[in-house]
Amino acid sequence: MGELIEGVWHPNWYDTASNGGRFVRSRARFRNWITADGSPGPSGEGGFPAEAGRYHLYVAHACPWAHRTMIFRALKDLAPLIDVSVVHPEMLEDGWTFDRSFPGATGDRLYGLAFLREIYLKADPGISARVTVPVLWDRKRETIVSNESAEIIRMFNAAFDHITGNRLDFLPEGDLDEIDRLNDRIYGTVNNGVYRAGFATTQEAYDEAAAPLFETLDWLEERLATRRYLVGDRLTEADWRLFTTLVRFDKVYHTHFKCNRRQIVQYPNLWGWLRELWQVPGVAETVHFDHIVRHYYFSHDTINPHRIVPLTPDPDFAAPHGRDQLFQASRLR
Ligand SMILES: N[C@@H](CCC(=O)N[C@@H](CS)C(=O)NCC(=O)O)C(=O)O
Repeated sequence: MGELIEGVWHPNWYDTASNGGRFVRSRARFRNWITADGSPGPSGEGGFPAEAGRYHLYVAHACPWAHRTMIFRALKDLAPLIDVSVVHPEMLEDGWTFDRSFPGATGDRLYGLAFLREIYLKADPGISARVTVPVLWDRKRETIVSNESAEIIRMFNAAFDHITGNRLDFLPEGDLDEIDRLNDRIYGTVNNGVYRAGFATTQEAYDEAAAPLFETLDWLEERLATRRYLVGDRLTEADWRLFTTLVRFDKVYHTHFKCNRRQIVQYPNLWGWLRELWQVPGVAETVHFDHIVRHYYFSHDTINPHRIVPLTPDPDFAAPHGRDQLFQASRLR
């Protein structure tokens, strides 16, 4: 765990003390967009046209934000176009590393570097930033296109469609406002909410995160009683963004981040929905519980100083979900 300050690595833990014990996530630094024709996207600069073989993804299988990008890569048939390097799940004083000693950790497949921070330094030698995954790298310009997962998945949703012929759309125009509204609440209270609970260093900061987290879960449980997916009868980006947090919940957030009022398996609708998403072809292969469990319990020594990795529950994600019978008119588009 650490950050780059003017190009120099400092092994700092998050500064919660200056925020009353609250974890405040920093804003991602690289915000360019790949577009079909290389024109600029909603932020950053242009010059990143969709091309097969040009871009590379650096991910941690442990990380829910990186996981989103891997799901969109799978669902949008981008695997043959965008290759991937996977970091080691332990994130210690050197931050994310390219150590290959854990099964599935590939090392840096582009440059053979030792640390992810060296990729950030290649993009900007004087950079001040946290060194986070995912990173979307451009081989041609040798720079980072984006390190913001919310934007990377929006690029993946459409920018390469003319190359892959895959027209699945997880952001249908007419549903965009509702998706954004859902994302806002779910990001604040669930995706980032589990981190705000887990990294809190005062009771007050913990309470501020944990109560709204379970309020949102109750609200989602109710919502999924009458809708097959979050927005209705089709899977959207909002579902996938919630998925990567809930699939980790019972194994890590429940215990390690003290989100232990309830487990997801105790919510019949959320649990059925979670199984259905896990069973969508291509998705189960993106879920790596060995990396997830190792990363969380081992990396955060302020929370788990002895680095004891517990036995964790094994919910049966492959069990029939029954959601198709419940919502006969729905379809997977
Ligand atoms: N806004 C970023 C957040 C990514 C992020 O925080 N990733 C975590 C891993 S789950 C990370 O790399 N943390 C390292 C650090 O904060 O030092 C995104 O969604 O892409």
